[in-house]
Amino acid sequence: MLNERIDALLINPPWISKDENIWHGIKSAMPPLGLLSVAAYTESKGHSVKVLDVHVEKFSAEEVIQYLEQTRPKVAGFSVVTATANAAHAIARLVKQVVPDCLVVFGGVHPEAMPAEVLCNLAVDVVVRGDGEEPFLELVQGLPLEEIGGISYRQGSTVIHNRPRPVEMNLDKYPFPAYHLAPMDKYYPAIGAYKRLPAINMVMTRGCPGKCNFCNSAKTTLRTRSAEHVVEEIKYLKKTYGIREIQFYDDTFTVMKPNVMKFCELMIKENLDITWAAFVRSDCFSEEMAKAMKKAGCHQVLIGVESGDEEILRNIGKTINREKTAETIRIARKVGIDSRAAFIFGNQGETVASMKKTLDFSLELDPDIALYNICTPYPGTQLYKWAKENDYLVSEEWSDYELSSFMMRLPTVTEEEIQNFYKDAHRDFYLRPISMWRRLVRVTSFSQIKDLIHAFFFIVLRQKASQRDGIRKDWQHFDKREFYDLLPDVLAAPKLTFEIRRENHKMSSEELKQPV
Ligand code: B12
Ligand code: SF4
Repeated sequence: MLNERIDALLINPPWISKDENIWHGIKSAMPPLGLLSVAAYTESKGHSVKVLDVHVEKFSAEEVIQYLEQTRPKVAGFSVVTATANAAHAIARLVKQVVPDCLVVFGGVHPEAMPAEVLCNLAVDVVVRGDGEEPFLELVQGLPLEEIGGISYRQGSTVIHNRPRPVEMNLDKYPFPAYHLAPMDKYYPAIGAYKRLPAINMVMTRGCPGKCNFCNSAKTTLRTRSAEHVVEEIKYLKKTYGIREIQFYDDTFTVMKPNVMKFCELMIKENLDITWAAFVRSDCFSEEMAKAMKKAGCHQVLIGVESGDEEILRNIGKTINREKTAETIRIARKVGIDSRAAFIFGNQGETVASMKKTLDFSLELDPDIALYNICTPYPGTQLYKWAKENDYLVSEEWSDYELSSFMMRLPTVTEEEIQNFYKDAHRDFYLRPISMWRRLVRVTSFSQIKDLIHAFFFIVLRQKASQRDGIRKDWQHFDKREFYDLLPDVLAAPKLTFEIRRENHKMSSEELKQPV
């Protein structure tokens, strides 16, 4: 006899690189917070919900099918970023094959940016744009699609974009992410990012007022949870899962100063023995804040430096100059917090000279960890729009969009020049004695020794040290066109541009009821 059907299954698709030898061998796998937040909210309203993290479970297609046969969800929701879009499409087809009447919903940054294209796959019924908690609940409750704000769907072969919903400012109304539905013992943090295990990720804020042209978070409405709510969640994680470290994945954790100071005050008062790391922006950081953060357990700050060339910084919309960045790293070091800085090669307007400035600047800044990426024009960003309009996109095969592949041609610099900087930068940075020494003295556990070996293989030999990701060939080597049943019709549908998506929030409630 078949089991009782569950109301909702939330699926995290696998993230697999086509190139076995790149970065992924040393990447993290952490709980998918957006998906778990949607799961928690749906469950809190009385629905039966399960989470399937295909990525961390390393499930094959056969195992996914078995899982679907056992659970037979009425609604299946996927969390999708550009790099996981193909695998999500493939699993959506499996869902329709096993449970044909299941409503398949895609959420996350990629479907938000490309709803019409995503809906070319007939196995996808609905795209949720923006925060997923309310619209997903309404889908599970079976509300008519035309009454649900913030979604896109097909009517025949036409795509309808319902108006966006107003952005939810009160994040405390949402329950903690549904960690209890996820395989918590299987997650692991990124190399170099953690001091102690077990570690977990959290967010205090959503959105970013920044305007960086390469970033999907640019110009999104900023809101914060209260410090009290965040500390309650930390206490819960410590008590339930023995968590000793938190990685805050907020776009800019320090952007709302009073709340950050309150958070630090509470962490100090509660004396929870938790270490943590967070993203800061140089214009939202000060010695006063750094001292409070250090006292409250912060051991590492992450900084998006991006470039060492002021003109490039202006081109990409990063309004932070070199001096301010240097000051941030100085302050962090002074109070005893490590710094982890990220740089990009191949930005709009880049030349060999500007990339050299970036590399030199990273060595001069001398953060404890440096990350170098290749500029990637993700759909939904201003950079994508610019690259598309100028015919600079190398391909729109989404599985290649993973920050280590050359995806955007530039008139000012060649692919080989960008690739050379990308490869050499890691070596130039990490093979310095000071850098090696810093990594070695921070080792406090066996897992960090293993991490260092992985990192050495990647940086020096550009190989994976082992198959840490496992082999999941079922989700590799797709061509996105395989999934597009309706391409010509759907592409004729109205486009949801960057401007419409961002500015619609100002519309009146009457206007919001009309489709775009
Ligand atoms: C944490 C994080 C990671 C972690 C992932 C850990 C994890 N399991 O979450 C790590 C470090 C592994 C990572 C890796 C990568 N990441 Co990342 N990452 C983030 C980050 C900083 C936070 C994500 C988060 O937790 N947000 C908080 C939650 C609450 O928000 P949310 O995820 O957006 O979810 C809400 C909505 O999107 C929606 N939603 C989401 N899922 C679903 C599902 C359904 C069914 C519904 C209805 C709604 C819905 O509802 C949620 C709640 O309201 C975001 C930036 C950001 N601000 O979101 C970048 C971001 C998602 N990453 C990005 C990138 C580029 C990558 C990499 C490709 C980079 C690389 N090569 O190293 C890989 C891709 C791997 C992957 N599978 O994600 C880009 C994605 C761009 C794009 N167009 O795809 C982002 C947006 C950064 C940016 N600002 O540009 N990342
Ligand atoms: S790169 Fe950072 S500061 Fe810039 S828009 Fe994105 S999240 Fe905001």
